[in-house]
Amino acid sequence: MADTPQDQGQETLSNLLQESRKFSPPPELAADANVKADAYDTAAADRLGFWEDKARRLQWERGWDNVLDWNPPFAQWFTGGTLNAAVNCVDRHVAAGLGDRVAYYWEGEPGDSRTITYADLKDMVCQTANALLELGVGKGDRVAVYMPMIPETVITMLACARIGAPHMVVFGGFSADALGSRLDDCQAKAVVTADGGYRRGNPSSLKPAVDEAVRNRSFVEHVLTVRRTGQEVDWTEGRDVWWHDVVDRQSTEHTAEAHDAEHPLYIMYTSGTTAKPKGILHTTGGYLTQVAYTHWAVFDLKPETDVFWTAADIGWVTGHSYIVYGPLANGATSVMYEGTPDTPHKGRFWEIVQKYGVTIAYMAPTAIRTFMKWGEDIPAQFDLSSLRVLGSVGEPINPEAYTWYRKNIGGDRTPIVDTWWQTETGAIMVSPLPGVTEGKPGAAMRPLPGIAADVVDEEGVSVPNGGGGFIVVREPWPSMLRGIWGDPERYKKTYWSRFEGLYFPGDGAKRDEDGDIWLLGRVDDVMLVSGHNISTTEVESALVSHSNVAEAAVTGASDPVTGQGIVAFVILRGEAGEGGDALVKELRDHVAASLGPIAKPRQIMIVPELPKTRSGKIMRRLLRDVAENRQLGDVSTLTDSSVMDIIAEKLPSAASDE
Ligand code: 6R9
Repeated sequence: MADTPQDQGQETLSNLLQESRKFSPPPELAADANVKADAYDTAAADRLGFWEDKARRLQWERGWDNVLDWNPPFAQWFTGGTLNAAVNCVDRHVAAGLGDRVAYYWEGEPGDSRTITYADLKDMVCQTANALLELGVGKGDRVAVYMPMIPETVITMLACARIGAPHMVVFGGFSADALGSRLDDCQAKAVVTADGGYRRGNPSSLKPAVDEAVRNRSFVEHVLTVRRTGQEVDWTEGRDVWWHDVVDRQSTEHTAEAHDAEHPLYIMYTSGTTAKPKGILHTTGGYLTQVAYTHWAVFDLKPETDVFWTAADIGWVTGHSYIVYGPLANGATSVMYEGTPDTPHKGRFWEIVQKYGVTIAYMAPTAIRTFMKWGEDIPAQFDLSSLRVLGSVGEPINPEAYTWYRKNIGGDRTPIVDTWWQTETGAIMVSPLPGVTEGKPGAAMRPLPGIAADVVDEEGVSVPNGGGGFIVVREPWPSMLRGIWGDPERYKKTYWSRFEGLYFPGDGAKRDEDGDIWLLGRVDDVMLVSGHNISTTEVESALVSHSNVAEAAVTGASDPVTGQGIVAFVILRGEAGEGGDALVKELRDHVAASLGPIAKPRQIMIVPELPKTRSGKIMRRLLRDVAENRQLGDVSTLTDSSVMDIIAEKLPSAASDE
C-alpha cells in the first residue's frame, strides 16, 4: 500500500484497513462439501457450459436452444426453454416422494407456529392460483403483494409464478404513497394483503394503507386480504375479497403451464437514494438456476438434514431469493419468522435456532451489530450447537462483527459466508465457499464459479493486488436483472454507462495482497478528505473494533479546509455506559491509530440508533443531511423515522476537540 495514495495518483479508493485473521474451513465440512475448489477451474474453462450444467438441476418442460443470447447490455438465458418456477419449487419434490418433508417451520411473533410440508404447500399454491384466476388475474398481469411475514406471502408469490403473473412485493412497512407509486409504475391488477401483522408485540395494520393506495387507482381490480390479526378493516364491496372466502374453497388441483425461460417472474423496486424507485425485472429460468445453485453451493445445503433460516423480510430481495426460490428449488427445510428479534425478549432469534435445530442461518450485519450491543450473555443462554454455517448479507460486515458472530453464535466452529450481491444481480455473486475458502473477517473473498466480477480503477482497468477501486462484472450471469420495468434507457445509463461494456453495481471495493475482494460501501458515500478517497466501511470498521462500540456510521460533511470532514455516528455497546468527551477523544484517536491520521473523524456523535432501511442498510445520505444542517431528504423507507429527530437534536452538542 502506498503511504500517500494521492502522490502516487493511482489509487481510486484508499486501502487503509489491514486485517490478518483467517479461518480455515472445518475439515469435516470441507471433506463433504457440495462444492470443492475444482468448481472454479471448471467454470473458468467453460462458463456457459458450467451454467448449463447448473440449469439441469431444474426441471424443464422443453430444453433450451441457446444458453445465452447477449446483445449488450440485454441478456437472455436458456432461450427456447420452458419451465414453471412453482413446479420446480414445489410439485417436483412432491412427485419425487418428498411430500412429507417440511418446507417451512413458520413462527409467528406472538408465539403461534405452523409447520408446512411440501405436500401442504402444493395444495395451497394450487388453490391460490385458482383463486387468482377466478379474480381475473392472468398470465402477464402484475400482482402487488403487501403482506406480513406469513406463509400466505410465500404461497401468493408461488401462485403468481405458477400462472405467470409477475409479483411485485412491497415491504409491509412502506407508506401508502410508496405502495401507490409502485402500483402506478407496474400497473398492478390486484393487491394481496392482510388485515395486519405482528411487529414489536403489537398488531400493526396493513389494509388501511392499501385502501388509501388503491383509492384513485381503478386499474387495481381486487384486493385479496388474509385475516391475520383480526383487526377491524374497511371494506369495498366488489373490490375487496377475503382470502378465507375465495382461496379456501378452491380445488387443490391446478395444471401448471410451462413458461418461457425469459418470462417475467417478478419486479422488485429498489429505492435508490433520491430518485424514483427502479422496478428491477427478473425472469424465470436464469434466475431460478442461479438462486438454486448459489443456495446449495454457498451454504453447503444438505436438503435432507439441514434446517435453513434467512432472518430477513420477504420484501427484500434476500427474502425472494433465499427464503422462497433458492431453498424451495433445492427442496430445503426453512424457518420463517414473522417478527422482530427483541420480541418478546432479546434472545428470540436464538430461541428459534434452538427450537428448530437451525443448522444454517443467514442475516444482515446490522442485526449482528445489534446483538453485539445487547451483549454476548444473551445468545449464551441458548443451545446453538446445531449451527454449522453462518451467512451475512446487506452491508459490509465489519471484522469485529464477523468475529463476534463466529464466536458467540457459531461457537468458533462455523465458517461465515459474507455474501455480496444486489437486487439487480438476483443471486449471490461474491462469497466464500464454506468448504473451500479460508475466510477473512470482513472480506467477501472471491467471485463465485461462473461469475466474472473484478475490481477496476477509474479507467476500468483491473487493479493489482493491494489496490482499491470499483467492483464490476465483466460477463452476463444467469440471474442478472433483465432491465428496469418500462425504462430500458435508465437501465443502460444506470448500470452500463460508467465503464464501457462492464456492469457497474455502484460499490467501492479493494483487492488485498492475496487477491481477495473486500467491499467498501456505496461509491456515492465515499468521502474525499484532503484529496484521499476514504471508504465509509473502513472507518466504520475501525470504530467497531473499539471494545465500547457496537455500531458506527460515517459520512463526509463539507469542510472548508479538507474538502470533506469525516463525521461519525456511534452506538455504544450495552456495557459501555453513556460515553462522554473522553470516550469521543479515545475513539477519534483509535481510528487514527488503526487507519492513519487522514481517517481521523472530525466529529463523533454518540447516538442511540441509526437511520436504517427495513433491510438493515444505514442511510448515510440522511446523516450527511444532518451533518451539513440540511433539510432531511426522503425518509419514507426508514424503519423508524423518529430516529432522525433524536439524532438531529443531539447535533449542537456533538463533541469534537478540533
Ligand atoms: C442483497 C442486497 C445491494 C447493496 C450492494 C452493497 C450492499 C449487500 C453486501 C453488501 C458489502 C456484502 N451489500 N451485500 N456490501 N458486503 N456482503 O443487499 O440487495 O438491497 O439491492 O442492496 O447492498 O452496497 O450494492 P440490495
